[in-house]
Amino acid sequence: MNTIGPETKTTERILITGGGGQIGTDLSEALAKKYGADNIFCSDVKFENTIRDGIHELQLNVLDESNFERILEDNKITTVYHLVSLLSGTSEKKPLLAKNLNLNPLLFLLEKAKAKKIERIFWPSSIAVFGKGIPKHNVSQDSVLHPESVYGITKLAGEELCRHYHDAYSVDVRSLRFPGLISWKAPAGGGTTDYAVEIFHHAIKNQLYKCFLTEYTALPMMYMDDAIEATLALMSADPNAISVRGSYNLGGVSFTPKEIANEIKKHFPDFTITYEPDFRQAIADSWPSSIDDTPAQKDWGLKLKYQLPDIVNDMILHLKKP
Ligand code: AKB
Repeated sequence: MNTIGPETKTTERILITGGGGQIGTDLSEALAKKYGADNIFCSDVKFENTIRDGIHELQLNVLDESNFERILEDNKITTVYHLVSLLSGTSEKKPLLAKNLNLNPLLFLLEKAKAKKIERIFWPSSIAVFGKGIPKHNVSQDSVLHPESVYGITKLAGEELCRHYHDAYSVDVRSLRFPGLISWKAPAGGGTTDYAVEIFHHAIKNQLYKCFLTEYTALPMMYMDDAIEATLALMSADPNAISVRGSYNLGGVSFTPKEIANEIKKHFPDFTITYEPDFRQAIADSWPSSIDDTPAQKDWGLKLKYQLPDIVNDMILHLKKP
């Protein structure tokens, strides 16, 4: 494989892993707009090798390192947005798969970047890195990290790997601790914050939703448009401006199931929510209800556009379209 240095680089050639998932569906479109669809290679285990709206779709199981390597080489990839992850609910049920899937491909990519085969990596961490010993509100960037879920433990290990490869080998890896993400283009899957996406589909279908968290469980959430903006801003920031090489806190907006249900009722007055907490309640209880993201605001200008009423309006507007 050619070493891609600044002298050989004409433009970014971007690989997205997990491109068919909730973040990847929106991010691939945003990256295509910014860098040109022909420079975007969007991979997923469920994809066929094809072209969609000018974007190259590739079939990739990220645990298959030889295919992963071939895709990096053949397409002269410079930047990888490595999104593949088992989320909190599924990780708790399948801990071995979570350990393998959430960490091995990240380490594989960090090694490729160390060997100068790729230039830059984006990797999503999560608010799941927080756990025992945190204050519930406004948790700071440097708070203690004692995650209480298998998922959170893999994310914390991933953050430490990112920091180590940056500090020891100058690898340009950048990361965000995503709160629950709300979007309409693709469903969420296997997470504890998924209720905040599911609730819209149920409200529109039959005005009834059974929530798997209690009505008073406040969690930090973010609209996908804000999450994509934050990702693009971080990835185009001057490397010297980035003071956090583990992963940046992202606060978003905090609300409870009851609060989002009340907002939805403004659009669907007959909407009814019931509560039947399951095993995900314990995971949610270990997470903060709000997060301080001052370092991201100061270092690379994080800005939030969508508050809860904006999120609800936009979700309903798009999901109601025939
Ligand atoms: C999950 O609920 O597992 C994810 C997350 C907060 O990382 N959405």
